[in-house]
Amino acid sequence: MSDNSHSEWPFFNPQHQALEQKIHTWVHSVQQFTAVEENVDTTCRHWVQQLAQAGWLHYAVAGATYGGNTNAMDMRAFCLIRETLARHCALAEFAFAMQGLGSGAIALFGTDTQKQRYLPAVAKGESIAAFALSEVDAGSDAAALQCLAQQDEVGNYILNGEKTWVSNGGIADFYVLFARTGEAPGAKGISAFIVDADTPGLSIAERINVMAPHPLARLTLRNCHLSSTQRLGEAGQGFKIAMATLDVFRISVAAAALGFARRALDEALARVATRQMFGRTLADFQLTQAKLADMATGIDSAALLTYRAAWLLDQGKSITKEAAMAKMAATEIAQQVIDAALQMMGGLGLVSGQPVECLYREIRALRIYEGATEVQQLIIARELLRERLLQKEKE
Ligand code: COS
Repeated sequence: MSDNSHSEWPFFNPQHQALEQKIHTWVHSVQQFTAVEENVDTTCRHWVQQLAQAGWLHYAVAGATYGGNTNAMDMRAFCLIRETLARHCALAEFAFAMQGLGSGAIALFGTDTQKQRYLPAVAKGESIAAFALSEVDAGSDAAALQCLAQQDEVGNYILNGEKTWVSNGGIADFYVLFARTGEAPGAKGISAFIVDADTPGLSIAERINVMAPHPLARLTLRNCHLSSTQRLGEAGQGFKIAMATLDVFRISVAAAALGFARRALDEALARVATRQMFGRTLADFQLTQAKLADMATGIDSAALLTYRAAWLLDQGKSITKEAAMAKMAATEIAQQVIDAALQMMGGLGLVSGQPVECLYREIRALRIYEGATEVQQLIIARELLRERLLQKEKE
């Protein structure tokens, strides 16, 4: 296995180091820790149960009184777990990550009653969570969403519209869903809601098959009646709730990319050390060595950005820019590392089900979901310009 010493970096405390050991031991102890892709719904439900029984889902929820491991989210712990799961099984990693993202806005912005109702069940694996922001014509431009939530005469809501690219769509027990409530045009007229999957009028319009399969769906809402108590945060604050939630969980997307990249390097090292070619091993060639050096350096730079962002968040600092940097760098680097590993595998890397072939498919979505690389670039530049303005004002 390639270098695994990053938990000794100063970003981490002894609890994190112990946690990393524990999750490593666990992933190796779990039988059949491989992707079973025939039925992604069954497999994901299975992983939610396994992760809950082993206690890992407590790290996906913030708030010790709501089933969380700690009061505030421990993002370094969340990332270490997500990274380690990604290194071994993409669907286990997906199941873990979605319990966090799907319930994250409730932990951050929910009332005590909402937290009591939803979070402990997520931490125990009794409830599966999902996050529904995107629409067919509102992906990167999230503020363009059109799903409508109209208030009736007593202040409850009636939802109509569609949501798409919803991970866990079809198996989720509830959706944190964003809809237009019209307080103002654009981003200021959106609110967040918790919509139970069995709400009359909510249906799965389509299951979406993607290159690395996981539960994914388009949802339809037709006259879905929601109590005003299901609104999350203030009316009109939904866009900020979505952005703040994504800020937090984008750091962990970087951690997942790291896990995929580390596994690719593991596979590449094992391959080049034994593969005979022209009377030598592949590792004896300087061309191979140069590639390995680039892969390992890329992984460490991505890890530094990822755990810097996680550490800053855990210190209560603003992380919009740092999370975007981590997500962009780690996912782009992981794509390059995995591509290089596949090249070293030769024809074997193309064979369906081989680890590097799976990684090659798995990594691609991470450069798109939770804000494409181009969106991260916009965010980083916007933050830089904003910081410059603030600096100018001080001078
Ligand atoms: N945290 C809190 N508030 C935020 C925020 C953040 N990270 N980012 C923006 N906001 C606030 C802004 O401060 C602004 O409020 P004020 O006018 O009161 O200052 C409001 O939200 C609108 O912000 P902005 O004008 O930047 O919105 P844009 O429509 O220009 O946003 C991007 C552009 C591209 C950054 C945004 O749409 C985005 O992140 N898109 C990607 C969405 C995504 O990740 N989709 C995947 C869904 S999950 S698969």
